[in-house]
Amino acid sequence: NGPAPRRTTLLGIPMDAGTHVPGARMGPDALRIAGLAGLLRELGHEVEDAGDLSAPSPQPVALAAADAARCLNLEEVAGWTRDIHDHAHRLAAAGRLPIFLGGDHALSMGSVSGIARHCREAGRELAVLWIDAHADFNTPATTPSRNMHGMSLAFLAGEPSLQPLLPDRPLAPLTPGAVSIIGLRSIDTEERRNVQARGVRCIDMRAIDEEGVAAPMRAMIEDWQRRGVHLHVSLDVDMLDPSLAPGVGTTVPGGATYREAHLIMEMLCDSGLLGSLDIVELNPFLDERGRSARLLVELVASLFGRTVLDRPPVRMRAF
Ligand code: 4U7
Ligand code: MN
Ligand code: MN
Ligand code: MN
Repeated sequence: NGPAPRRTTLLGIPMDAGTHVPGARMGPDALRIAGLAGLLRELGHEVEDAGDLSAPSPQPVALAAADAARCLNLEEVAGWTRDIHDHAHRLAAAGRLPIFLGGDHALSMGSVSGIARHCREAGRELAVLWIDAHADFNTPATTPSRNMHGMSLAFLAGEPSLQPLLPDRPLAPLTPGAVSIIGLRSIDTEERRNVQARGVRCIDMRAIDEEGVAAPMRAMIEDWQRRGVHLHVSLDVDMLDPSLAPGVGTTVPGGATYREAHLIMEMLCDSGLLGSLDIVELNPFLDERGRSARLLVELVASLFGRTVLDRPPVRMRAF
């Protein structure tokens, strides 16, 4: 019983150049110390720990000067993005299930773009589930903070002003229909305009309050199953309520409960669609005695098949 064994690779990305709050660079080790690899092995999966990427040298970026001035640590982020992209592409092409251990959410510009490039080469449709209190859809022109971890989804959706971050690679920008955000409760005025104009599917906290997580998750999963997608899950810790996961730089009150978060993971596991995963924004420097790291590892256990009891092998759409 339980899901099929997967060949996973942990790749640590000790970056926090995407934010002015340092500490997320300690995330990969905190996730390891909380027992991530052992837990995946107990659940029957193969785990290779590829260690941490080393900090790349800053890379020149051909951004318009006005835009460049509005991106904190632009050259560092560009260096990371290019390295992460190449690793993500290679791991996916090798048939691994990569788990990117962050690090701040700017790392997803590299991870998701690398996965997207592989999916296009393999003729596989990609869907991205962005689990986050934020939409991360700012651009250099709209950002209130200059923090690039708030621009990653805009970059992935093809925001033109950000594309020079990742030159010389065949990119496959995500179509609006390929992106869903769940947990949203903090969005900036112009960012909101951008998200709505692009028609990104959003399950915000209001929707979760009214319908719970099961109904909207089931609808999304049925759609992804019909299309046979590779699902990339990008898990930003700040989607959880700060009372559960204080170890993040950008807490927003009113987040997901423990049960809601686990149910999302359990349903994603049952879908059988998971192809790659980011775990981002954990800041051990701000955490309380490792509880956020431990909670994240528990959530990953649900995502990779831990259940209370054996469950009959039902297909989602038969529910
Ligand atoms: B995260 C913010 F202004 N929108 O752009 C911004 F509220 O990866 C926050 O989701 C971004 O944690 C948060 O700086 C980025 C802010
Ligand atoms: Mn985020
Ligand atoms: Mn966030
Ligand atoms: Mn954050």
